[in-house]
Formats: sequence, C-alpha cells, structure tokens
Amino acid sequence: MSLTPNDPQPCSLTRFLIEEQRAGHIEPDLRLLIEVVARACKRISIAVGKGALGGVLGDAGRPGEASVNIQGEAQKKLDVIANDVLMEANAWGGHLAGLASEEMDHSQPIPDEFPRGRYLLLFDPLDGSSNIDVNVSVGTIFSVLPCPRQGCDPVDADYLQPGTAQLAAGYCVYGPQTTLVLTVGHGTHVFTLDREVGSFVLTGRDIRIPQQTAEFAVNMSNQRHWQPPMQAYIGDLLAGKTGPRGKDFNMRWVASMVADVHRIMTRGGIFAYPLDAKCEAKGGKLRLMYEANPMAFLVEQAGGAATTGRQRMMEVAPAALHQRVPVFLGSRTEVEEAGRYHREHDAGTG
Ligand code: AHM
Ligand code: MG
Repeated sequence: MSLTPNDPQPCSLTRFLIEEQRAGHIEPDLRLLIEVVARACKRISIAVGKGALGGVLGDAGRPGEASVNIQGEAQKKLDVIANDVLMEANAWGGHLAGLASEEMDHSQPIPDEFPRGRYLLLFDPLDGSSNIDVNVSVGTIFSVLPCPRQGCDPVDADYLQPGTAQLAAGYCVYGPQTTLVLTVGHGTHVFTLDREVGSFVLTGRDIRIPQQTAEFAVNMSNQRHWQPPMQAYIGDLLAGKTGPRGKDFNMRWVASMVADVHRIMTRGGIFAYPLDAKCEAKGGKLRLMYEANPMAFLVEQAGGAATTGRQRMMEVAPAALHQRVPVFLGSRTEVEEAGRYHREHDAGTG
C-alpha cells in the first residue's frame, strides 16, 4: 500500500472534507455536519432501495386519510421516514443550532439537552416523492446557513437569508447509483456511494456544466398556463432548426428535480419551473430555501446559472421559510437566453 501524497487510492468523502478543512475552505464543525448529512443519506438510500420489501411505499397516514404537509401535499411514507432520519441524525452532534424541512410547518431548534452549534440546516428530505412508488429516481436536497444569533433558539426569521449566505449545499440522488453532489463554495464535486464498502467516493472533482445546450426540461403539460415570455421562449426552442434559434432541441423531464438537475450537471441543459396560472398565487411551484437556492449554489459553482427568469436566484430576499419561486437553471447561455425573453417582455420590446 502506498502512503505517498499522490497515492492513487480512491478519495472518500471523509478524506475530501479533511482536505477541504486543511485548505481553509470549511470549519471542522461544518465538516462534521456534512458527514452527518451524508450518513443520513446512506440510510435513506437503503430505505428507498428496499421498496415494497421494506413496506415503505405508498401514502403516509391511515388508509383513506392521507397525511398532508404544510404545502398541502399528501405525504408518502418515505417522505416521513427520510425526514425522521435527517432529524434524528442531526439532533445530537453539537454542530447545528436548528433545522427546517419541507415536511415541517416551522423550523425546530436543537433540543435543549444537546449542545448548540453555529449552523442552520434546511432540507427537502425526499424530493420528487410522487415518483417513489414507480421506482424512478428521487433525492434529498440540503442547504447550510450560518445561524445569525449565536446561543439562542433560532426561529423561522433567522433562516430568511439569501442564497449567497449559504456555506454548503448538496443533493443526493437515489437512482441506479446513489450519488452525492456537494459544494462548500469551492467548486461542485460528485461522490458515488460504494454500496459494498458503505462509503461515498469522489468520482467527479470540480465538474463543469457545458455552457451551451440543446436540451430542455420542463413540464410541457403546463404550457397553456404559462406567462407570455415563457410561451415565447419555449415556442422558439420547439421551432427547431428553421426557427429563430436555428437548431433542434430535445426534451427530457423526469419530474424529480434532483434527477433533472443531475442530468444537467452531467451533460448540460436547462431546467425550468416557471410561474404558471396554477401556481402564480403561491409565487411558483418550487421552494426557494431548500430546493432552488441549494441547486442554484451547486449550479453556479459548476459554471452554470440559476435565476427566477428576472433575478439571480441566490440574490432573492426570502420572506418566508416555505416561499416558492419560478426557477430557471443550468447551462449558462441558455439560462441567460430565457432571461432575455423575460426582460424584453417586461420592457415591451419582446
Ligand atoms: P416535491 O418536493 O413535493 O416532491 O415537489 C417537487 C417536484 C420536483 O421534484 C419536480 O421538478 C416538480 O415537483 C414536478 O412537479 P409536477 O410534476 O407537478 O410538474
Ligand atoms: Mg421537493
């Protein structure tokens, strides 16, 4: 076995994080936090992988009385399991001051019996859960913020920081492979779970999203509900080679944001969940704090862009924990192009 600095051993997540700490990119307690979240993701991956054999499929709640979260969405059993796994794993380590989840009405401070840390953790425990029962990829998304008031019980208002304040963000896709994608503000890195060893191994250092793309991801069934700039933008993509864009575009839509974003991380593309007549009153479909912002941080760190169509995502000033926003993210040129349609429409020149 080689112990030289250039040894070709696979780099585990643990080693990667220790090296990030030595490089001054993260504090030791942030390293611990990320390790704990990754460990929780391994447990969720095991639960997801058991499927029907684990009795984990289907709706939460009693038969005929589905349990509903703060978003008014029916919860799946695995939504609840994944939330419990993340809550339990993060309660006692001393690294967090509080946590907030898509599945919980309000944020929760760390219980009094445990030491308080300096960070706030936000997560969507199982994104794309409508796909669980049909064996399509789902995932966990998370975001880490500094706790602005040290030593006291953080409340929802303490979480209302723009995406630019994030110290770390990541997602874990539970698909054919379990893949963790992470940023601490120094590039975006991919780790694949070695199921035999039980450890995440670095398989993509500093990945880059291609600037150009000919692939888009959007729920086309909402087309008639979209606003004019989105109608115009997608209309021009669909027009293909003979249209104003002068090239053919392909469409891919998994309906699991983590899976759609992971494809874009891997080979480029644009993901859009715009405002439509159905979600306009709520401000959008996807949630800013634990879906859009962590994805925006990861995408920007990989050289891509993320906006609301009208504003850089990470500069949106949040007003509520479960706030929703329109989302455009992925290959930089294409996200900028979608923004141009919005600007020209708003200026009356589109
Ligand atoms: P969820 O967090 O309740 O699972 O909802 C988020 C999901 C995203 O993963 C996906 O992009 C979108 O909702 C799909 O919504 P729809 O199929 O309603 O268009
Ligand atoms: Mg979600």
